[in-house]
Amino acid sequence: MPAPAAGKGVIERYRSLLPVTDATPAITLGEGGTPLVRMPALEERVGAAEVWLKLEGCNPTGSFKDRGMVVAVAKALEEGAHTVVCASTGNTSASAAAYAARAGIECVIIVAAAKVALGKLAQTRAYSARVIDIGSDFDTGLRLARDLSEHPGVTLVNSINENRLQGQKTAAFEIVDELGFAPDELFIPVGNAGNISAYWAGFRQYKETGEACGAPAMRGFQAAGAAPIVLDRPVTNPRTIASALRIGNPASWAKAVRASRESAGSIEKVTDDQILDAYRLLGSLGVFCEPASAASVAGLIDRGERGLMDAGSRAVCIITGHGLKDPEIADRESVGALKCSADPSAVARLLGW
Ligand code: AN7
Repeated sequence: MPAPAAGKGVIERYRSLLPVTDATPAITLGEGGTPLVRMPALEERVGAAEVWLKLEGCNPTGSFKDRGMVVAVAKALEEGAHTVVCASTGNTSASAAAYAARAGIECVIIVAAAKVALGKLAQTRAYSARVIDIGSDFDTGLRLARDLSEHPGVTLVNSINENRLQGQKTAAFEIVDELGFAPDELFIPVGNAGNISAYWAGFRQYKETGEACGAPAMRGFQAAGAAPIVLDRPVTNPRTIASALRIGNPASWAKAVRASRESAGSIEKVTDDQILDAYRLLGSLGVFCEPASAASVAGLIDRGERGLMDAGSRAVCIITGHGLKDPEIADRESVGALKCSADPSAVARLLGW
């Protein structure tokens, strides 16, 4: 069991399970310790014993990326880096920018700006990163970021940086620590495929060290228009409403396939309509996430509708990013304001009271 130090940051909380030493600066912005919330409405909808949501949008920059970024930036500092670089569909860039700012080093971000949700780009700029817009797509950006990281003192902080996955695995530890057992199934969106790989590493490590007696079936969900792993071939022009998942050639492809095989899980696809249905349903239940995050719940509902949920199953869905990341989708997918004069009886009439 870790030190009961929620709010202290993942390096301090899980130090003995991470690749850090006394020489690693224990930087933090308070990442980790995110809420795990039980959802009776979803249990009823899919016919499972327990459904929990892990609200990773409650991390300091609004996504799960912070858990890995804090470790990657701390290790970069330890190694004497002056700059971190990454390509991003948005959340990695916001997180890299924040932790570089915290650590006092430079951050260079490669994006296809037109394809990044508004909140993520604004946030990245607010943290004072230098943003380079290559205008094409994520996969091209990642190749460029890899090249740039060949410069001395420059560290790549995409999830091919193993320290990222090491930090992200702490979310699996938290789930087991809080529930007191490993869930039966874990539902998670898949883009560059780092997070599913990290969770699997975390669950496996807890099983090996005896902190948990089992590990969940890992169920990853790609957007149907950006589903290279499901199709078993790269997708040259990935399309989906979930901009975070617009990745045609995931860096951690092989690791994700291994996670799904070793855990007797699956990697499946959900359509944009299913993603948006789950997105609106979650909003109506008090959980506002970005579209990519709703893919996990869309997957849960899909399996429920196909009769694949076991009545005894205890499931956890990862809600990877906050709804405010993508205000344009939120605006489009919700009911607009009702226009009325500031007259109590007129408002009451409009409300049908
Ligand atoms: C909200 O920020 O790839 O399968 O560059 O932002 O580990 O890539 C983001 C991915 C899920 C997919 N949910 O996770 C990036 C980026 C949200 C995300 C994913 C992302 P991975």
